[in-house]
Amino acid sequence: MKTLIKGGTVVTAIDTVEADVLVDGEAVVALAAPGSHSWEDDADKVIDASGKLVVPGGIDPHTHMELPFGGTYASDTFETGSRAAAWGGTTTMVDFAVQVKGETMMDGYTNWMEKAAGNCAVDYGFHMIAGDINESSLKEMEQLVDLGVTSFKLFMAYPGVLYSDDGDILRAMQTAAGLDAMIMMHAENGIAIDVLREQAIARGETDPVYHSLTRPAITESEATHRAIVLSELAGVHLYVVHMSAKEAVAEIAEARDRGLPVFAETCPQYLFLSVEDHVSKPGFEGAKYVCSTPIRLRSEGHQEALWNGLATNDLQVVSTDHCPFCMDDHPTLGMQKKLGLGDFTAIPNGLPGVEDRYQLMYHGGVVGGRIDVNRWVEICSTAAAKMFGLYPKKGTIAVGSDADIVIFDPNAKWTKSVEQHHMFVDYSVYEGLEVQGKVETVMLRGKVIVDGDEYVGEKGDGQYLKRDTVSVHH
Ligand code: DUC
Ligand code: ZN
Ligand code: ZN
Repeated sequence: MKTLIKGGTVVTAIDTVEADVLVDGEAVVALAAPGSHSWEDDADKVIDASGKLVVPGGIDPHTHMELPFGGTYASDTFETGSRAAAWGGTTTMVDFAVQVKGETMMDGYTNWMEKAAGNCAVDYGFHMIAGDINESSLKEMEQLVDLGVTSFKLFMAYPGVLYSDDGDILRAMQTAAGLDAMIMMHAENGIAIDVLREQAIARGETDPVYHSLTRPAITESEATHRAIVLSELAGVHLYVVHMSAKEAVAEIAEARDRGLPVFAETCPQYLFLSVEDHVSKPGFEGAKYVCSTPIRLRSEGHQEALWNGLATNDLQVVSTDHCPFCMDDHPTLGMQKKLGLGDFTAIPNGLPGVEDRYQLMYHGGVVGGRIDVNRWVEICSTAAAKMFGLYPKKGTIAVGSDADIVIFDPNAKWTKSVEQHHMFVDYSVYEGLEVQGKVETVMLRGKVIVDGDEYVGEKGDGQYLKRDTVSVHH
């Protein structure tokens, strides 16, 4: 099956060129000046991309389909969530398999493989959440790396649940260093935060906004600093997830200036949402925006610092931390966000976004004049591919790369709404936002899976990605 994508503007992390793209089977086989070759004659399918951007499929390296959290589960399954990803132009996601306390990492891997295999609309890989560091789980890390799980996430938050203390963190980092694996860190001082939460509840401060206010920026920057120190001791590559505080970004910048292999991501919710406009909405509305790290005070200047970090490469990646919970009853799981009515500490943490990311970053980043199109592609696709052992199969449009391609209309204007999205959740955190730019066609390894507003793929199109170990040094 040969497909010609003609007349578009091909944008990669480096180049912006007018070019025809020839896809044969699952791969890109040639690029050429528009109309310079008679590829049209023997193509099985021709897609006219005139006036459109032709960009690599998005890579979301941080999703939580069906994550168990706070007595319920994230409302998107691998089937519904990966289809929503496809609609949003994301053709690869890396989800977090979970090793819970008392289980092995292999249990976590097997459980997540069972949930995902045969259900995914896009290609997928796994990181491993190391929830129980001990002698035997440290030994298992090598086995996981051999299976293509080359990154391990640790939590400095959530004491008693996923939390690891500094000793466990250092041991896991030392082991990862010996395997060329990446350590991913949820950097918040969970012990201090738990004290602030208890004190807030004792004062009767039970509304959703207190979720944000009991996780002040300093609890993120302190943990980020400590994670960097421990990674330096261990000599391991460190990737700090979902950064939201400007002081924490400064820690990353300082470490990178010293030449350490330290990397970080942020997510659209931290660039677009604030305590003032969202989390402090009256009644229980603020629960929609409860996630950790938290949405922060606009007045403290975090959004500008995060945008600036993306522009200057202090931050390298934009992921989603997609982890949706319904506001009202979920059809089978029942109460989700409302588990926390009258007690913000019982609100499941997380919000939807896997479908929104690529487009929103175009809108806020490129249309907003903060980054150029190449940087947009880099932070939404290329950088994650390099960071997590998928490049150049994923993350670019080049001869030999997988034909994961998005045709993007840079001029379309539309309004975001729960009515229009496909994520399995009953609200949008961007309800009513007027945006520019729209995903039009999505190809996964040469097969069109989204055509206009229609999903035309099949359940199970997505394949498991066995990822390489770390090779980034920038
Ligand atoms: N943060 C969230 O908001 N949800 C899931 C886990 C996490 O760390
Ligand atoms: Zn986290
Ligand atoms: Zn997460």
